[in-house]
Amino acid sequence: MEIAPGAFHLPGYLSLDAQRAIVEQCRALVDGAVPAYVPVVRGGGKMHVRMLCLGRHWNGKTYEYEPTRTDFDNLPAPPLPGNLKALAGEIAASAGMTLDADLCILNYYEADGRMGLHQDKDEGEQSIAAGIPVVSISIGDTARFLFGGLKRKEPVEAFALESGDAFVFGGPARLRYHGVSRILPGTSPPELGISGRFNLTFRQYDVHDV
Ligand SMILES: O=C(O)CCC(=O)C(=O)O
Repeated sequence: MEIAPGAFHLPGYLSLDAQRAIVEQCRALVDGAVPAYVPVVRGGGKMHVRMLCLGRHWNGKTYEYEPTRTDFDNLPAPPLPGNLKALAGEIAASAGMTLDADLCILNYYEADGRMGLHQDKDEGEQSIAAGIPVVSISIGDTARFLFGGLKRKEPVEAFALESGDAFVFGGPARLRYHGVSRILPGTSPPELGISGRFNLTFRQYDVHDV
């Protein structure tokens, strides 16, 4: 479903079994040797998610990517697991785009989790200029997702991202503002046995010849 040029909502992309496996993987990652944490951003505010970056770390103070978490505990970003990288590439392809993801930001939202409107613009200049997409997958509680224009003040559309949905934005939509206004607690499929929401956004920092 193309909701704007270059932006595709793929409802129910992941089967329940696939979601269950990703939940297990995410749980192990966020509570692993390099755990998820609540970033404090440039202005001193705390984010309303627990974040774990895979492949490269996004530094909430500098808004730059780096190999180790110098804004937090200096631990190295864990590698991006091959199965998740492959999944992100498949999802991009189903939207007619190409993504060779080299990083993923894994966010866990509790019932009061949210994320303000922002652009994803800290990946490599060439990657953004080429419109290489961001691929997002959502698992657990439904999110009220906001999707705006290329300027903060442009109108914003709100729609639900449910468990198993994928969302892809690249090409002319790559720099559109987006965010999450709220989580709808208790909407996760009971089979997953989770409360809250995992969101994984896959991105490609480096551009290379195929
Ligand atoms: O949770 C979402 O659906 C959006 C996440 C997001 O905007 C981000 O990680 O940059």
